[in-house]
Amino acid sequence: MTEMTRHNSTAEIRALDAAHHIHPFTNTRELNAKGARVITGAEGVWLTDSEGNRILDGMAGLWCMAAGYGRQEIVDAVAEQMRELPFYNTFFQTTHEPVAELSQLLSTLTPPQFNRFFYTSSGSEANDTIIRLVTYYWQLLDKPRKNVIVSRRGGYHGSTVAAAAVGGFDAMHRQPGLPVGNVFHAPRPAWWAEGGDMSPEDFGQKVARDTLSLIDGIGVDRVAAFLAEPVMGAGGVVIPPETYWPMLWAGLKERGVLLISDEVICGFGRTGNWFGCETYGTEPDFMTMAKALTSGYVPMGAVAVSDRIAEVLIDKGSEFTHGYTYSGHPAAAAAALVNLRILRDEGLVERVRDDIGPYLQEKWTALADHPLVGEAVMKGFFGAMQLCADKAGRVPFPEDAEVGIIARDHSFNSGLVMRAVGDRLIVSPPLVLSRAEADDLIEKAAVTLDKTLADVRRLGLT
Ligand code: PXG
Repeated sequence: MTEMTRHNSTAEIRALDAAHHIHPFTNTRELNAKGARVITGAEGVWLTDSEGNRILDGMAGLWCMAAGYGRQEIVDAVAEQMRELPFYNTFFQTTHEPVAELSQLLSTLTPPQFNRFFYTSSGSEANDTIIRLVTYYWQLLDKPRKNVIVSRRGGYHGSTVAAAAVGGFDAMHRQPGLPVGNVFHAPRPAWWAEGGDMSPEDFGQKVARDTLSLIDGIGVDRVAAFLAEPVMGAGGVVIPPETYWPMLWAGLKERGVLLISDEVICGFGRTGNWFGCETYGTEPDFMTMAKALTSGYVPMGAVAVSDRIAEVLIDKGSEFTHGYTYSGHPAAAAAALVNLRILRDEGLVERVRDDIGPYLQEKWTALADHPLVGEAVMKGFFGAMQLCADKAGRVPFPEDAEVGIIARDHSFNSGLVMRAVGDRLIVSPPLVLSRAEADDLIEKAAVTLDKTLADVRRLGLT
C-alpha cells in the first residue's frame, strides 16, 4: 500500500506550507511569518494539533461538521463506493445509484415544494448555478429583462465570480475581477450595529420595508430574485429580528420576486430546524446547500429547485447548458446519504431544537453579563457575541484595535475555536455536542472574555 509521506515535525510541515501553499482568505506574508497551526486529527467535536493540543471545534470545521468527526459509517460508505465506482459523469444520459437515492432522500428532508436537485462541489458553484437557473426560468416565461439579483450587504454567497458579486463583502468588491452586473445590495437586519434608537422589532420591519422599496425602485419587471441567508453566517451571525422575514416574505410574494434561500450554513439543523427557511416561515423557490450536506467529509453542494420552477424548466426548456464534471459525484453522494441518515436517525436536528440547543443558548446568552459583551445571541446552534467598548451606548471598539482578533487568539489558545468577524465572536458547534462539552465551551468562552478584557484594559480601550 502506498502511503503519503509523513512529515513528523511541526516546523517541517510549516516550512513546506509557507513555501508552496496559498491559503484562502489569508494574508500569506503574515501567516508565513508566524506559521500555520497544523491540525492532525479529530474525533467527535475535538481537534488535535501537531503539538498535541486538544481543541473544541466551536466552528464545526468551517460551519460544516454536523455529524461529528470520526464517523466510521461515512468513511466506510465512501470507501465502498470508491471501490465499486469511484467516478462516472451524469452528463451523457447516465446516472448511478447513490445520486438517485440521495435525490430521493433530499426530497423527504427538504420543505414540500422541493423534489428536484442539481449537484455541485461547493456552495459557490451552487449559487452560480441558481443565478443561471433563475435567469433561464424568466427567459422561458418571456421575461428576459428579469435578470437582476438583489442580495444583501454583509451576505456571503461564495468566492466564484458570480457568487462573490452577489455577496455583500466590501473587501471582496474592492479587489478587482468581479465583472458581473445586475446586482443590487439591500440593507442587512443587523440591529446591534445599525438599529440606532429603534426597537429590534421596529428595525426589522424598517429593513424589510427598505428592501422592498429598493426592489420597487429597480422595478419588479427587472428583479428576478432576492437572495439571502435566513441567518447571515460569515457576515457575523446576524440573527434577524422576528419581524423581518414575515414582512419581507409577504412583500416578495406579492411582487412575484423569487426567493433564493442560501442554506449553505443554515441548512441541515443549524437553526434548530432542517432548514433556516422553516425557522423563519418563508417558502423559497430555490435553496443553496453544501457544507453539512456531507458534514464536510467529501466536498458537495446542491441546488434545490421548487416544483413550480422545475415544471417550467422541464416542460418549456430545452437543454440547460450548465454542469460540472463532478455534479453528483458518486463518492460525495455516498457520503451525503450516510451523513443525512445519521442526522435523521439520531434525531440530531430535533436535539438542537428541543434539548442541547436551548441548553447551550441559555448559557451562551448569559455571557452578555460580561462587561465586554454588548449582546450575546444564539439561534439553534448558531451564536454570536458582540464585544464592545460601552455596552449601554452600543459603542464599538476602534476597528484598528482588532479586539476580535485578540479574543479569537485567546480562545484558540484556551482550547476553543471561535471565529472573529470584526469584534463579533461566533460559534457554530457540531450538532453532536454533549452537555458536558457545552459546559466546557461556555467555560472556555468565559476565560477568553476575561483574558481579552485584561488586554483591553491594558491597551486603554475602555
Ligand atoms: N453561501 C454561504 C451562506 C456560505 O456561508 C458559501 C455560500 C460558499 O460555499 P463554498 O462551499 O463555495 O465555500 C458559503 C461559504 C467564513 C467562511 O469565514 C464561510 C464560508 C466559506 C469560507 C469561510 O465564515 N461559507
